[in-house]
Parts: sequence; structure tokens; C-alpha cells
Amino acid sequence: PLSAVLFDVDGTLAETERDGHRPAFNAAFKEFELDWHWDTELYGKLLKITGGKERIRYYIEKYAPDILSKRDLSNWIAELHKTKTKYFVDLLAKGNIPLRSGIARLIHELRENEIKIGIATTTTLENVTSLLKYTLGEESISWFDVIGAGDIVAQKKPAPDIYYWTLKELGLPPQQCIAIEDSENGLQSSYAAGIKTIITISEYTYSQNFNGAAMVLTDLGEPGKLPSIISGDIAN
Ligand code: XBP
Ligand code: MG
Repeated sequence: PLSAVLFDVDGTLAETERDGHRPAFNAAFKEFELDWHWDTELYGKLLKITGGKERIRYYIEKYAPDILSKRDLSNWIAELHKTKTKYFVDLLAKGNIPLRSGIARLIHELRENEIKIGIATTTTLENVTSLLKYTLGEESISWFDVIGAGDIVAQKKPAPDIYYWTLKELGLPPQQCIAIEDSENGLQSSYAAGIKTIITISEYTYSQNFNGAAMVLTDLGEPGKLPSIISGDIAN
């Protein structure tokens, strides 16, 4: 039986990357008087590295190695990233980043059917709670039985750690859960944790490799897809 559905956030709950995280990174770079600019194409490449702090470090190593000699580099990256989070939350507060089609409906249906809902994401917790607050309303944060986010685990996706952590919090085996993801990194993470995964492709991920997914969909917008998710009867 299906006991819980675990949602990824970026690209799955909402298209947050191109017009959310990316401009937030750029605004933080400006505030720190850096002449860095991540255009949409470069950002697509940088998405290979999950996690904002990790992505900044990777960019430095590849494109701005002079920064590597900075004293307290890790702290500096953390401060830069905090500034990025501030800008990202400001963008969410403007209400310009909606939930993807079918997400709100699925969340409501799962709750009505007493199926647990959780989040397993690489992004910062504050980004998750803000996205929920500015889309479904503040109270929606409490609808989630578990929110696994950011630095709570040592290894971010594609490592399975965040899914292991989330399953442990729920006290459920992977066989009783479904994950909803949008990316190859996300799928590798959920798949390695033994969780059946539905992919909803997103702006930056549509051409990635989704071998191992139970289903690959454009989105969850079709009501007809819902009963099969709730009964847990996917892929076979
Ligand atoms: C999403 C990410 C995140 C965001 C930025 O990956 O990699 O890093 O781009 O969030 P996934 P932070 O959807 O696979 O979880 O800057 O807060 O890390
Ligand atoms: Mg994602």
C-alpha cells in the first residue's frame, strides 16, 4: 500500500531555477561586488552540481580560481549564499513563482486519502517553507509530515542521503513510498534509496536520462493520472 509521497522542490513543486534561484544568485553577486553573471545557458550547466553553496564553489574552481586563495573561503561562500537566499525569498514573496500544474490538487487529494506527504530536497529549508507559504498559504507547511532539506545531510543529491533521512523520519520503508522528481540527479537519489519515482520533466531537465523511473510525465496536470498515483499502482 502507498503510505507516503515524497516531493522534490526545485523543478518539481515549481519552476524555481531560471527565474528564481538564478536571478537570486546574480543579485547576491552584485551585492558582493563580483562581476559574475550566470546566464540561463551557463546556469543549466551549473545545475549539474546540486546545492547553492556547492554550485558557487564549483563555479569558483572552474571560472574564478583567483578566489580560491581567499581566507575563510567556506564562510565567505556561506555568507554569499545567505544573501542569495534573501533575494530568493524576496522573489517568492512577490508571488511570481507558482506551483506547477497538478501539484496543489495532488497535495489536497493525498491529504484527503490520508496518505502522508513529505519533502526531500537539496534546497535550503527557508526556501521550502517560503514557497509553501506564498503559494498554498502559511498553514500548508504543517500539512507535511516531514521536510528534509539542505544541509541536514552531509551528501546532497544525487546521493540517497536525503531520502534515507526522510524515510527514517517517517518510519516507513521505501516500498511504501513514491517520490516525485524532475531531474536525473533527483532520480539517482530516490532510486538509490529504493523508492519508486515519477518524473515530471522541467525546463532544465527534459533531455536528461531517466532510466529507472517508474513513469516520465510532462506534468501532473491531468486529473486522470491521479487515481493510479494514490492507489500506488504505477508502472505495473
Ligand atoms: C535543487 C538544487 C538547489 C537549488 C538552489 O536540486 O540544486 O541547489 O538550485 O538551492 P533538487 P540552494 O531539485 O534536485 O533538490 O541555493 O538553497 O541550495
Ligand atoms: Mg529538482
